[in-house]
Amino acid sequence: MATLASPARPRDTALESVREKVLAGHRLGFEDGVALYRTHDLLGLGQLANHVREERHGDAAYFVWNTHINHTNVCVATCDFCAFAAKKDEPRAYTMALDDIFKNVASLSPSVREVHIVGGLHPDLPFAYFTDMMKGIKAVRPDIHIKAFTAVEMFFFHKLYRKSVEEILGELKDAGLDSMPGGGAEIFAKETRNKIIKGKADAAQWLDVMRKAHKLGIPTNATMLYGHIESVEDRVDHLLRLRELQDETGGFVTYIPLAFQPWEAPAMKLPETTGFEDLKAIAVARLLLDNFPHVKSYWIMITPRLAQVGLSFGADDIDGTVTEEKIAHDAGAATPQVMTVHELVRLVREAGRRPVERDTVFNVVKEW
Ligand code: V47
Repeated sequence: MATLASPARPRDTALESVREKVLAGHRLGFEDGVALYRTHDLLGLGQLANHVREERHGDAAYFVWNTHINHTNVCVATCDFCAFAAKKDEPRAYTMALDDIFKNVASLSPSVREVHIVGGLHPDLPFAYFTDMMKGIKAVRPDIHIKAFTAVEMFFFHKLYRKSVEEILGELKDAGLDSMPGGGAEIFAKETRNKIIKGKADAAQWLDVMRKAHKLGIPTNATMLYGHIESVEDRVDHLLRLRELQDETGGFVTYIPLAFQPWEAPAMKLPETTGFEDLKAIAVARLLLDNFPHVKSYWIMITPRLAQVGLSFGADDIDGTVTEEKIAHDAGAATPQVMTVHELVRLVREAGRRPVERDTVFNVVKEW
């Protein structure tokens, strides 16, 4: 790859030492992360993040042909930001029959390579519902990659079915699970987490499930929910805890910043995130998470327009076609629920990037 020109000196002098570290390939620390989140020099920050992004991925921008299945919204946890979850006696509560899931998967275009499955913490389903789900999906589409169940769900299964985390992960893997999504991480900082979340895995438990998954050879993603009541320090702490675990296991594939969708969130009267915040969330992550291969610009949460700009602020991935996303849309997201591959390719090309269709673990499927 051609040597990249060094990014220009940032206008904000507080970023000068960060620039020096980035150019020297040195690791950034907590205070650097705080300075990056606090700067108003978005272009200075973006240039640094883009430099790292281009050093790693050149002009490639990845996407996957995928679909989402949310098998149940019944959930025993209470998360103030979540509009998807329902208690089991609410009229809007639902749980999909396995046959309906299999019919849904069987009807997918053969081009769909990944099914992303997450649901609420349902207290009454047998564990066989989940292992049978994996087996049944592979029976109808042996080639499809199953990315399923957040670390929060895995931890819940461990408690509910009285099996060790390793047993839960091992049995699901044997049944067909290929990888795990990064949801449920929210914000790790204890005080902030406890204010908005009740009844689900805490930070140490989330991280420990991921550690065990990586040790069993199950790759996973990681997320952070931002734009609610968390502080800048909480955000930096969150990213550094992810980086620390990645140093230990190397099992994280992609980091996805999740912008809080406030419109229908039950207990939080907060405004939506701004464009500045969304681009910073991508850029700071690219700079702090020096051991994460990929950073995603998730169009569902930040709109296709801004996700496209994110490809010049540190992100190398724009997720996928998605189809039938419920978590952000139940929270009032006005973004589309589906994007065609042609729309994704156009976004990427207009951004001056090279569209590369990938599978879940970034094997190249097709150069568009
Ligand atoms: O776990 C819930 C979050 C997550 C809201 O790993 C909300 O490839 C914003 O994790 N506003 C689910 N976020 C989404 C997720 C994800 C998405 C795309 C790709 C991957 C991946 C993972 O959404 C939940 C929770 O953290 N969430 N409510 C809300 N109102």
